[in-house]
Amino acid sequence: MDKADRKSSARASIKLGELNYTPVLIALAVVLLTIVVLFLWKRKKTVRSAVLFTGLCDSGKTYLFAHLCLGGARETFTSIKENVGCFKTERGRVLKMVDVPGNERLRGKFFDEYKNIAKAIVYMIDSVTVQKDIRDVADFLYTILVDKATSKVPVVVLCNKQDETLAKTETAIKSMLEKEINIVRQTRRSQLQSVDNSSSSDTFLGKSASVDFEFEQLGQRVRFVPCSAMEEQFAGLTKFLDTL
Ligand SMILES: Nc1nc2c(ncn2[C@@H]2O[C@H](COP(=O)(O)OP(=O)(O)O)[C@@H](O)[C@H]2O)c(=O)[nH]1
Ligand SMILES: [Mg+2]
Repeated sequence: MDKADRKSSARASIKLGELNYTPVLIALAVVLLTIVVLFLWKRKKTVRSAVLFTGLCDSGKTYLFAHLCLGGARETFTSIKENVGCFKTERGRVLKMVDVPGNERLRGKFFDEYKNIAKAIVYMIDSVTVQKDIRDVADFLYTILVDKATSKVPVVVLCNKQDETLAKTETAIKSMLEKEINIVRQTRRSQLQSVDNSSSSDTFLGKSASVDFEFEQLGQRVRFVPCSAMEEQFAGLTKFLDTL
């Protein structure tokens, strides 16, 4: 009896050893591959790869875009559609550049379309007309800075047209904007409170309503860089692009 038991257990172990594991291994490989593909697909969808050129109309976005991406100044055209191109940094990295139309009706729509793939934002300002247009300039910048989708994205406020004698310096523009943003956030808060009594902390920029707004209060890095696209003075911008 003892002998027979040993014999049957030996047969069982041989059978286990002879089992064909191939289908199990194939199934495991398929599952693993699916997980990897799903992971890569999801990552690709949210990958931040573009530098957005935004700002009001006539600040020089398309002019600079043409210079950086098409290799020279071209006659600029009224942009009703975005322009997409590539720029090679000094270190040899190729960045996708998107010139977002600044037309009042379209800029919000285009910004929403591209904000999730933004790696950096270049907010272009016409340094000559900035004082006259300060409300609009501050309002659109506020919209961008308050947006959660781009809250970790670095912003360059590019103070263009520095070749003009009446151009304001980047330091003057920065303090002008800080003052105006105080007013913009006040206006937005009261607008929000009039339609809805809930907290408006989602759309509040800066420390608190009782403290004057300063760009340094933001977690997001905002740099003010002088530029003259026309005279090809944009080393500050290309240096920044090289860090991306
Ligand atoms: N003086 C001066 N004019 C510029 C400069 N950059 C662009 N412009 C002019 O500003 C105008 C508007 O430029 P554009 O690129 O169409 O502005 P966009 O609406 O922001 O795309 C054009 O007439 C350009 O020639 C600059 O650095 N200096
Ligand atoms: Mg344009």
